[in-house]
Amino acid sequence: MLPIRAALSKDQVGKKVQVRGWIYRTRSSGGIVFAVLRDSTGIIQVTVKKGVVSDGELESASKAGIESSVIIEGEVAEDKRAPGGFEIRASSFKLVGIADAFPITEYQSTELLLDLRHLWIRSREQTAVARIKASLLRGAREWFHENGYVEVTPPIITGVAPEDSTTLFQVKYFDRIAYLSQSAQFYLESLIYSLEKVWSLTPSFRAEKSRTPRHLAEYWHLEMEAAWLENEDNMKVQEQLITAMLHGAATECPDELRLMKRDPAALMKIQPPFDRMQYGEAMEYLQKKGHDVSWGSDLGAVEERTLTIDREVPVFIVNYPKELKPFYMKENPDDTKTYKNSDLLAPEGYGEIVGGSERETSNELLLERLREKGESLDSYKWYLDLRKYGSVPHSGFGLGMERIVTWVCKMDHIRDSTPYPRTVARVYP
Ligand code: NSS
Repeated sequence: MLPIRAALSKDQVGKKVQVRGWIYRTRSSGGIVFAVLRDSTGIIQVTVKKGVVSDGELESASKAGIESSVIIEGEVAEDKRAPGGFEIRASSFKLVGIADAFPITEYQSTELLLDLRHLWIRSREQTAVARIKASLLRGAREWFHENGYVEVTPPIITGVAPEDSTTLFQVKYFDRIAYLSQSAQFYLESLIYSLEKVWSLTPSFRAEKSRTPRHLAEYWHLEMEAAWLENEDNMKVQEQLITAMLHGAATECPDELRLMKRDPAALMKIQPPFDRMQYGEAMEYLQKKGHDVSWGSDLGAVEERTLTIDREVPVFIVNYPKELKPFYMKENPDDTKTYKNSDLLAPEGYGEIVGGSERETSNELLLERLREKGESLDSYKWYLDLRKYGSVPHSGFGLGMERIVTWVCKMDHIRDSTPYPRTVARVYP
């Protein structure tokens, strides 16, 4: 008996096979049960006939509802009416785990699907998204490896707030307070003095109180930092990395992408260089499009949507005003009101997927900015030390994995890009 997967191929016709999986749908009619079986590769139709299998097995087949787990043995036959054009004519039907009436039927509210997330992740869409995400991650890991970056493992429990200190999650850390990491950046910065080019994939945490379709309280953060790298080259790294990730997913997951209504060929067309737009130009463009913005306005979801809705390729917005960005960025010598930084916006209205910058190398400037912010200098002493012992020009960025998945999978809401979304309203299941 040949153990096979549901997505079997034509050359198995006539062979005796065994397949294991879960009932995807089922119907009975006069002594025959037509079951469609699902496994991690796809679906296959199975017919179970009275007289061919034992009466007990026929009864098992007729009572095995959706999501029951089964092992079926039989012969593969061509059948034009079956999904995929083949079916297995069962000679044996073994019920492994009978399922209660499955609580998810065709039309369900978003809230119910979130409550039943542990079951909903079995859906075809969720399965496709998980594979696409894995493929994007694999593309990233391979690109970093091929380009001489070392993967490192920064801490998640930390005393620093690289981004917005209002979105920190506190943890009781023995008899002190610590925070869940918002970004591994400062730790990556410390590692470039030995390894020069480093990257990490870690969960990042943001206590975002507003409910938006692009914010999670916990997300997977892909970050990179490199010595001797200026901001323009930092953007080149982003373009190349993202292109490699997209092409990897297009090659590895074309069917999953099509299921999500994303044309893999269109992803293959995305190539560096991506357009660069000055923050100032972005403001002018937005004003022309009727937005009430001026120099110093932040770019939110609405503005980023206008900037990207007619684009098919990501675009960099560069040189933001200092007041909009964190203290660690390098001043832009060509326009000292701004930093040498970039946000990369995904096309089709999706908006920011990466934030990156060259880092300030002057200890004095960093101290001054931290003082202005009223930060406790004690927590940052170690970070400032990095500028005292062989400081070098360096840059890096952070890419939100769920943001890129939401765009690639053409989804409306970031929660569907992760199996167990954590938002202000939800920590179950
Ligand atoms: O705040 S960032 O813009 N930048 C940093 O954290 C830098 N310290 C990274 C670095 O240079 N090493 O966040 C980076 C990206 C951002 O572009 C989004 O794609 C994603 O992280 N991000 C999020 N994704 C999901 N949910 C939330 N709340 C979120 N916040 C940021």
